[in-house]
Amino acid sequence: MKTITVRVSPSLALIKYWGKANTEENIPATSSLAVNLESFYTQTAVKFATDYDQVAINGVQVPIERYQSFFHHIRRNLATDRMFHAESRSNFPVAAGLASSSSGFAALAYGCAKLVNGDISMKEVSNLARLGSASASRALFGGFTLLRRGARSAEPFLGEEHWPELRIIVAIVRPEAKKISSRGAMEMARITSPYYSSWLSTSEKLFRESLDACRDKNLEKLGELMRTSYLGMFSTMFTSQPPIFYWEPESVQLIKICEELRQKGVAAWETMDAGPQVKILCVENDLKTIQETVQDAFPQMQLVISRLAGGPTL
Ligand code: 2P0
Repeated sequence: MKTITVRVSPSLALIKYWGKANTEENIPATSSLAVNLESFYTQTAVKFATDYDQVAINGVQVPIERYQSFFHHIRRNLATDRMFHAESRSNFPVAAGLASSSSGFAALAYGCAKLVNGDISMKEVSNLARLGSASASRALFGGFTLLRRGARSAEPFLGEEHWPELRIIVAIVRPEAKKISSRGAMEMARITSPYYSSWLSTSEKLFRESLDACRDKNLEKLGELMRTSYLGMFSTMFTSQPPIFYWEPESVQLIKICEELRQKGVAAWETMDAGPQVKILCVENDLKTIQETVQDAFPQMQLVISRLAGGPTL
């Protein structure tokens, strides 16, 4: 039986998507700018199933509820009544704030789409991936990618070769799966945080300015915008009812380490997602200093160094 195998790297947002303009159709309420991380990937093999949809992640069959609406949309958009069988493996912790749903749904959507229609455009695949997870729509393009507020598909912005010396250090603070999903947390923030409307009204300016910072390869400017974006996103969580805390003590210490490094002239700019892990953007020349400083503070902590990834591979 025909099987399509896809490998996709996860999409790390520098300027965050956080909140939905339309919950039913999973349309983002803020524009995001992201990079794909080369050192991480999800590989998914998709084939037609004989009886019902099945998804296995790292060898474990998962409850199909989270996928039902996704498969429903996939069948409608691809004009098929076939069921799908998918087996997915990631080389990094899943559901831990390392964007596994971005690479997971991107690989799944691409695999299903290619199985049904070999000629489908990446724009349409990105639209399908968004139905699973909005960040997944970005993961289908390499380098720097954009998902604009209100959009159904992401778009490529700058190729991975644009800023060849850029690196991302991923500090794995806790590899365990999180207790509250990103989806749940952003909905909670949208519904209950009094700061959510300020988050929406301030994030577009950050997004616009970040495009110039990337074009100009201005790490200081981009870093400041990233910092405002992730702290703005977390402020909606801290002010949710009940509040949501993904941070661990080491996360805060890592934020302070980055700040101290910057005061010494080392450009280490951190960001965080819906989890305790800290991702540090820097250039290749500063990698060693940053790595040594973090490892001095946390000798046991796993650090993964990544370049920007290209697009998915079949
Ligand atoms: C992002 N995150 O832009 C933001 C920043 C986490 C923090 O997109 O509800 O799994 O499936 O569209 O994409 C993670 O949330 O959420 C996410 P859904 P998703 O990368």
